[in-house]
Amino acid sequence: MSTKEKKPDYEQVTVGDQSFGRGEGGETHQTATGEVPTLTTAQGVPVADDQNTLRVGSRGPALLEDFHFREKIFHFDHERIPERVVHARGYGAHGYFELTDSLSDITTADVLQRPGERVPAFVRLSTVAGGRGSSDLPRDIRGFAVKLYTKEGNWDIVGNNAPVFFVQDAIKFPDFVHSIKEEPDRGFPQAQSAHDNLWDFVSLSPESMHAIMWAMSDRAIPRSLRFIEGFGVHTFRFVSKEGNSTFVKFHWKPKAGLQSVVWNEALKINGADPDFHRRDLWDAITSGDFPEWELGVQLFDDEFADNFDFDILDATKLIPEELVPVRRIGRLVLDRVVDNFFAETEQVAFCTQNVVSGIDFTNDPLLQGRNFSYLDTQLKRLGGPNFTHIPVNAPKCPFHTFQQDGHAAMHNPKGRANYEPNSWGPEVGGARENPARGYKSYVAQESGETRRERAELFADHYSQTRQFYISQTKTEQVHIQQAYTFELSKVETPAIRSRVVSHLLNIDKELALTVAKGIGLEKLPEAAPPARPVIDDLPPSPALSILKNGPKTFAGRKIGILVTDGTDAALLKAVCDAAKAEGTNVELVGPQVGGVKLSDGSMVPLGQKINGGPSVLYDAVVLLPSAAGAKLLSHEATARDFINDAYAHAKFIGVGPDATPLIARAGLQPSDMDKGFVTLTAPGDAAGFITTCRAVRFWERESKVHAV
Ligand code: HDE
Repeated sequence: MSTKEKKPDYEQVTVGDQSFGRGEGGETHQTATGEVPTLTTAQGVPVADDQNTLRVGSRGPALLEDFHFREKIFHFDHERIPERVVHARGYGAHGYFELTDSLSDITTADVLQRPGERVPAFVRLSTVAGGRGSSDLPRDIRGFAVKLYTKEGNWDIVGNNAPVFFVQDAIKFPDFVHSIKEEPDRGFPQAQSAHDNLWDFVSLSPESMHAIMWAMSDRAIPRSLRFIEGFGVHTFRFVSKEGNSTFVKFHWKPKAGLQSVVWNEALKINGADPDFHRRDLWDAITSGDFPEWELGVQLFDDEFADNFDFDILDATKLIPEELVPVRRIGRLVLDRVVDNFFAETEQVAFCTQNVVSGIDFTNDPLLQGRNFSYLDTQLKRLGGPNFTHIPVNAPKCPFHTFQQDGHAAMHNPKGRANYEPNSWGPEVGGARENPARGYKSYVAQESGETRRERAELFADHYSQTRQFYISQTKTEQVHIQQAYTFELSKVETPAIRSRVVSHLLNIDKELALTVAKGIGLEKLPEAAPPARPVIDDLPPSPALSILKNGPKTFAGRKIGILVTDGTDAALLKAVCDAAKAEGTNVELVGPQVGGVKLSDGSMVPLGQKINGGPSVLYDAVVLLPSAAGAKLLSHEATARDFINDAYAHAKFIGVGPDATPLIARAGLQPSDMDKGFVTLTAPGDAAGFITTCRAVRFWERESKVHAV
């Protein structure tokens, strides 16, 4: 090796290496706790004292020459970047997409050719309206953004957990978002749709009726991000080798089935654990219970599009799965949490225009606007055009551009040529376009006059909204009625409340009347004049209900077990074993987190102290206090709430031999002990309890717990 080529005698740490700056590699030294890396400045200068600034004497002024102090504070001062203008609160994870069914006859997309082949994926699931520090369970749509690092470039499906959107044209997006965010004069409410501005906007924009109905349904309060569906919303195109186009709508179907919480539970979860969803995702992935979805496609042609009752370019409409079945073609598995939340989840940049060969856009006016917006917002949020150099955003396939410079340019192309065509030859001339392999846009025929106008079929805002409502079970319909009533009860302006009811009259009479009664509306308004006649014979679509698409087992769910000193050890073990066999998680809750002494003298540590582990955090509860423990807890308000809430939220309750006095102290009468209570007297009862829990909730109870 020549002197010129000689490497430095230390390992060079490259930018983009996740260990960079974390002290892996480099110099180490001995401390009281063992051998650790030496702390350095960002320039790599070892730091001797990180506790004191450099000052004159021990009580004198600080010195400007303390470069370590200034660098540290300077960097800290600049830690925050603007949060996303929407979807600010989200949680990301890595995984992979595996194709199970080839679409090679329909699209040239490389990732959809060879069954069994996997590509890396990054997914970010989010709420829409709240800020970065808001809680996980507001009533809100969830974002479902997927980045697939395919061999032919990155493909992003930037979807939501509802298949329809609030506005039809991107020009209305800022108005919609302004109206749902905190009101500008007062700066509240945060992450809430229950306020005047939102309901004012939507009641003046009938096109939002369908998406609002989704937001008032239990879809907007999911139990876990693992239990939501994702939708690409817009109609996209697949383009084949021959250049033929097939329309496509994308769906993500959760393997664990759909499940939501009830509204009163959501309110309490936000207080008990604002990070409920992100913790759930983290726990599931780190325990090896990998969240999984199937990728489904609804495929249809021009003929279907022309004969459909609605315009396939209208993002406020869906295509019922019963009309065009969802073909399952692959699976998405999340198997790795991020190394660093900021580097990955915060800096990931999704964009609807990130498509690959074989996938193209349609003229959906919302999609076209989004194609502009995402790149634009990321320029501001990530501080320059080089955010594709951030590892989570960079393609994992080879890529060659002549783009250069700009803020934080990490990999400017080497060599003399930074333009093409050039005559420098293959060695130094860089990459060239490739007509055989490169992205080709679909050859669409477009003509028409320039107008600010929407197509005629966009004008029916009620028919599919009604279809959604009548597709729900009775329990779900009642939840929707209660949601409208709750939200409108927070609206201060009576005229806005009444205007909302005027739309509901076009959707479902009973819904409108129940809400009107619920908010104490004195005079029923006239129905809002529909822009197009309502088609009221659209058939119900069972695919739209959560309860008709729930889990088949209790796997991935969580049981809270109330224990005290003296809890029956054999019974506790039986419940835990039965839960484990089902794939259900358990958490012990009791008087002190350090642990309780069971009937056999053994000590078990607890997951939660009773005041930090309310029953809203669990899918079902088991009450296993000893007789003395039940007496102690009967004087503890949070223990009584534990039972009362589990009852009110229609949960299954396992009742141990000594729990009855505690249940009585919680205010429940023997006549309240319905089939949702399962007696656990002997270890043999545990398996039956878990089987019962597969129904998830004992919904029949709900009508007994709400009177107004
Ligand atoms: Fe977005 N949306 N959006 N959106 N959206 C953003 O991009 C926008 C829409 C969605 O986890 C922003 O990087 C416009 C529909 C998700 O990082 C911004 C319109 C759907 C995420 C933006 C829509 C979505 C965003 C803000 C109307 C479902 C989070 C930060 C035309 C199909 C992605 C950012 C993540 C984020 C614009 C409507 C989904 C401002 C203009 C419809 C999942 O660019």
